[in-house]
Amino acid sequence: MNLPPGPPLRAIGATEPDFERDLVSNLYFQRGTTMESASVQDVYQSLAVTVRDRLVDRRARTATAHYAANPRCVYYLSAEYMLGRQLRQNLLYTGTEDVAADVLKGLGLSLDEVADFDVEPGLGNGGLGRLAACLLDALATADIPAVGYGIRYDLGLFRQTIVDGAQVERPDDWAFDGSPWEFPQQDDRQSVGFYGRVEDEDGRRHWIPAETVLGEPSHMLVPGYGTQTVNIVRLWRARADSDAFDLADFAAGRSAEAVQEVVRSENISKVLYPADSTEFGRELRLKQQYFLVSCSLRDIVRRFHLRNSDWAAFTDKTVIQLNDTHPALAVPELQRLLVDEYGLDWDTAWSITRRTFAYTCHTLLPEALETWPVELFARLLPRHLEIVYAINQAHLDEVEARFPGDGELRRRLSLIQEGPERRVRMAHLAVVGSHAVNGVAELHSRLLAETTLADFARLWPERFRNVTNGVSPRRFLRLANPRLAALISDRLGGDGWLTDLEQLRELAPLADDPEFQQRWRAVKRDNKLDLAGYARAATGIRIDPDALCDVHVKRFHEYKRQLLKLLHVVALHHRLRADPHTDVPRTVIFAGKAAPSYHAVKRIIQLINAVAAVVNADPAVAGRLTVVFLPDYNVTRAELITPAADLSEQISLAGKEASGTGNMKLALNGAVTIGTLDGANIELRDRVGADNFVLFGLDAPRAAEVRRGGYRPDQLAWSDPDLAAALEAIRGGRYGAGFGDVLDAILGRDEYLTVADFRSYLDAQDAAAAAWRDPARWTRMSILNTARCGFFSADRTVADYSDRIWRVDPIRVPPR
Ligand code: 26Q
Repeated sequence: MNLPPGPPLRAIGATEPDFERDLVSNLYFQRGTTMESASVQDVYQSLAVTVRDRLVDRRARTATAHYAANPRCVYYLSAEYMLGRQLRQNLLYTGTEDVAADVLKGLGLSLDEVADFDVEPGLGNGGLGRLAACLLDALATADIPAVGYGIRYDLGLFRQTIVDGAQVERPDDWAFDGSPWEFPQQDDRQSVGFYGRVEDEDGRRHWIPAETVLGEPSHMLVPGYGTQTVNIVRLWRARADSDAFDLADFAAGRSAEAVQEVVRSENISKVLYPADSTEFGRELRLKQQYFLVSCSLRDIVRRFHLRNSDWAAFTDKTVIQLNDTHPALAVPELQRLLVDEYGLDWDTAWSITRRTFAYTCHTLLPEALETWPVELFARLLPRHLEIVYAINQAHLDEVEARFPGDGELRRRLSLIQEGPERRVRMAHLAVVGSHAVNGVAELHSRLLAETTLADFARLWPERFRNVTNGVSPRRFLRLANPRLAALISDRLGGDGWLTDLEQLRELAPLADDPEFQQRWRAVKRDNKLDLAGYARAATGIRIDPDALCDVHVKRFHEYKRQLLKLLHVVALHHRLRADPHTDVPRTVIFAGKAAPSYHAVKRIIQLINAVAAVVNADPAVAGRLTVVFLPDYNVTRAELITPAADLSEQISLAGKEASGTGNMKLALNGAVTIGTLDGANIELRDRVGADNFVLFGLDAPRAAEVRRGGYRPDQLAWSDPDLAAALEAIRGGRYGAGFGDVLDAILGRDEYLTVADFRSYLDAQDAAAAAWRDPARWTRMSILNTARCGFFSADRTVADYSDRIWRVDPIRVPPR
């Protein structure tokens, strides 16, 4: 907001001579080289800077416009962002794609080979991190003033390699070759305290931390599509104070001790925790969370004070969205800043705090709700624990006043979980400290209010709402699938659909048009050829572009039931050997990472690779069934797989997947979903129509019922001939010895009802195959999926957040 107006140093036209001149100039001044001797890496870096400069100019004008308007602003706090590669996006958003391609061609290079040097910052685990990126994209596209706050991890989510069929993790040093999209902001550093003690100072509590660390922000630019707005994401990096280096130790030859404090400080932003649930109790993780919260809140307050002086205006100018509970420490931190540092009285401060925050919950699994040991909390953040206790006292007093004498209710609603080890419940803290709480799909929001957060929903029903997730049509259709985007723009007579995705409905009347169908299939086939080329290079496996491309791609989790899909593959293998026409030619693609400590699903990855090896080498099923595990699933890989998919596997046990967003990306690209009534699948099916969605399995109430009654998965399993054959083949060593443990999980407790849903799933797969056998029918289903899923645009999601929670207005940024 404090960038000066005025002309930039260089012209910023996008004509070919301008672009080429800037590229040559950047090669010379930034890389110290010339066209003749530049490497492709040099060209990539210079091209990135050339595009970036065009965004910088828009950013300057955005900051000026926001400063002048002093608007209400959305601050999105998230421990994760999966932004994906930036080059192609920024070329598209600045309208310089064609110019850049032409200029590079003149140099004998293709844009594809240069763009391949772009590295994705993998600063997230999965859905929650990618959602944050899609929302920032849509916020900028809607001209809404917004800042995303996060952590600049040196190492992103591990790179996954497969060694002897097993997942092996390698560090993701994403900025190793330099990251041209980042702008370090040394002048906006914040100081963050940890540990220490709390003292009374003339009647006020005062925290004296024992350790301080600097937070240094780095910007990445977040342009809107079809607009001048460029918002920012501010990622904090931990830095030691410059006198943290111990020269005395160093002089005495103790070089490791000399850097000890530097290392300890900078470790805070060293690495993203590679778990997407239940990794609680790690001190460094809690430090990361407080580091993010403390830096961001000070920055938000600093920005507020640029134009405002009265705290009474704070809630008019500020809404802070908590992306799950990872930043929930912001609740006691804001209260602490207001009371201890700015001297507001408790009640005034609490009213501001509560009106400032809104909380998005992304899970239903009780075991995935974050809690921290009180002992650790007290040591790391002694003043915050006092504040949590004070908040809890007032909260439980309110509960007592409204439901007198209900001690059991007070126990359930408390911010503190009692027991042998007392723990702070972060979801309770987030609910109590927010004016709005939302789930991420209709079913999820309903179940949240009926089960996981039912007591709170009874206490404050008005706080609970739903905002169904969405995805960026720019990234997941236009950039990921340029062929389909071109076909759509051709038929719709323009690309207005890119910011108004409901326009895709105009494709529906073409669903049975033979000529359009044929072009639609040709696009899919070309996309499959691209995927086949990549798969061949990465795994050596050949993919037939005419086979049904069946994809199960997402994080590995038992509830997502990769094992159910694998049992289907094994059953198919068995059946195909008896009758080669029992199924259509099919390629099954698995991709996804497992948390390094999640042994059970790492075993499933091993079994997938073992099955793939046998199936792909079996001449009896050659040309009928191919199984591929594509390593290192990330945003870039999703952009390659999604456009090629025919069948989208969304087979989580009903009631477990909060929303899912891969389901939306795949449907948007014309994949037909085979899925359960879980998460956003339900809304997807309602929209695309039951005829264009392959449904199977128990619904959430029935699943709960089965779990309650005397469920005996072992008996059920052996009574189904296909399942029994599959289990016998695995247990008998058909795919390698020693995979019995994988089966024990479903024959014992079968927590995720894999056995209970197997028959229904197999029948649904046969129904899908029958539809595939009729290309006109399948293509119609595919077209209607794309045509009818405009609702799942992140632009609609942002509009819903704006209406239901944020109450923000756009600020137009004038063109130059
Ligand atoms: C928390 C504390 C300690 C260590 C790790 C974590 C942690 C990290 C990441 C917990 C959860 C996550 C990520 C969760 C996630 O990605 N959830 C998904 O969010 C999507 C967007 O709303 C939904 O579509 C998915 O259904 C949901 O699983």
